[in-house]
Amino acid sequence: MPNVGKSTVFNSLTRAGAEAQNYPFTTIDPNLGVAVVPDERLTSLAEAVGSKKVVPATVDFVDIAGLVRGASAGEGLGNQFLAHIRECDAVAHVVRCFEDENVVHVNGGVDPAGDVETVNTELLLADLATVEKRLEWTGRAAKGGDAKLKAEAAELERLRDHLSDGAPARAYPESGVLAETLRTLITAKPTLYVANVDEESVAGGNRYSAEVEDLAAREGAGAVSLSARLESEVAELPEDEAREYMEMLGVETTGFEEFVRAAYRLLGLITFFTFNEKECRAWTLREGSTARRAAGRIHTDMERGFIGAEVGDWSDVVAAGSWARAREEAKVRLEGRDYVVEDGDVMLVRFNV
Ligand SMILES: Nc1nc2c(ncn2[C@@H]2O[C@H](COP(=O)(O)OP(=O)(O)O)[C@@H](O)[C@H]2O)c(=O)[nH]1
Ligand SMILES: [Mg+2]
Repeated sequence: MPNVGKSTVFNSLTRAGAEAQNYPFTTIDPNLGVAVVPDERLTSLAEAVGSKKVVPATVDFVDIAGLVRGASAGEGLGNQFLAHIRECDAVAHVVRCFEDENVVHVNGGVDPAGDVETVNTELLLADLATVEKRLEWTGRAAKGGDAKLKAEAAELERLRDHLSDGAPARAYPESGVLAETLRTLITAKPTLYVANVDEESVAGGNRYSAEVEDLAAREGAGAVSLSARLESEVAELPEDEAREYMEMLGVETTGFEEFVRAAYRLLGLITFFTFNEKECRAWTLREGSTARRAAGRIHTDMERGFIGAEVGDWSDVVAAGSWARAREEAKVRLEGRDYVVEDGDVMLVRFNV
């Protein structure tokens, strides 16, 4: 929805300075921003292994304009917005949970469940159109008698009914037949609801954010509460002042840290680390990836010419005080290409091209 705090959230996450203004349709072009993933492990690891600097993992954010009723039919720049959402891996759906008479609410009043439904209906309608188009094509092609196409058409009909009932594609029981179609659907994307609450409500949430949490739980989506305004204020402060301010408000982590953690869970992401003299670096990886795949995150040559990797857990390395010492303590082992990387692994890749 317009005016719920998307750009404010985006700004505090990326400090990219997207225009946050008190009227709908400020954001016509998507704003791209890179957010640094906060990770305390990285600093202590860098110290232990003696790297000069740290390079944290990053998440790319796109700040898109609000969807309004009718967007699926092209209303209010609708098609453009939908196209931008399609390109993302996941959706952070910001929901207004703050009251402020100075900030116009496009539908009159604060109503999280109503807002969510309005947006989700547009996304569902857009997906329905995609599925119907595909069904038309497949149904026609299946008339030739191809069994595979017939099965796909039948499955598409089930998916269409599922969406027509108002359920998101991500809740559709995957049978494999529609994997390709599902990849193109917006409501198939992992979704994280972001309840944007008043500064006073960050610690405990409010009745609106409770509503958002409920509906997220029903849908099997993630939810976090944060105050976009507070986040943007904190983002401007030097670190120690930010800590002090947060303590005063009774919150331990910034909303962003929680946001990133929830997004990691939702997307099934983990972090692994690499280091050399110059830098100690955090990388994002899909859970369940092999050592060879992880090496490919660093460089394609490393994936191609992968021989093996020295692997240790970050906490063991920090406890040992150096990589050499961790080796001596047998906390570093040699792993092959099929080793499944774990969150917090430190990896030194050996490769040959
Ligand atoms: N009171 C209050 N106002 C907010 C909060 N977050 C955003 N706003 C205000 O709401 C207006 C719209 O914010 P913006 O981020 O541009 O919303 P967007 O249209 O969703 O991108 C701006 O005037 C913001 O200052 C908040 O947590 N509390
Ligand atoms: Mg905006």
